Amino acid sequence: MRQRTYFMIKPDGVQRDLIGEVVRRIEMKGYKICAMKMLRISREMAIEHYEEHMNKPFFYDLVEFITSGPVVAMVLEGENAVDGIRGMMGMTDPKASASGTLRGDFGINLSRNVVHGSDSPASAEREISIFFRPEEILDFTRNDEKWLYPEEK
Ligand code: 3AN
Repeated sequence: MRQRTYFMIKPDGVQRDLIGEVVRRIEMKGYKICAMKMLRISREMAIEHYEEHMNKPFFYDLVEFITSGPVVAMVLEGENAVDGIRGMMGMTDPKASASGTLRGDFGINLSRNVVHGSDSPASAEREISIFFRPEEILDFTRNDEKWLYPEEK
């Protein structure tokens, strides 16, 4: 089933010039970028985004880090997009991530793991609404969709 997910290149990914490489991999896989913008996340947005970690010891650092510089936020669409993007990302800890994944190839440190992707369809819906207004999310057909989804007419 086609799904939408929230995906973000974190401040370390932006500072380390990884935007192009990350976007290249997403495009090559076949996920559609329905919305994309660069922004500096406010403290309020960061706290809302990471609310499930509010009681964790690393919460303060997480908020400091995610607000420390620009991020690139995206809405991605495709078959099985939530789990598919998580698979492309690798594990939370880059040390546990296989080569070939974004965190396995570009991350070293657990607290600087380059990218974020929603972990469930419900999280995706919640996170998309934090970062995007509905009119910023574009509905369009990409030229390659007939090759990616031949069963859809
Ligand atoms: P994921 O990003 O893989 O969904 P979560 O949701 O468990 O992982 O954690 C959110 C973010 O919090 C991670 N991306 C990571 O940057 C940070 N984080 C998770 N666990 C730790 C930890 N034990 N120490 C420091 N930072 C952590």
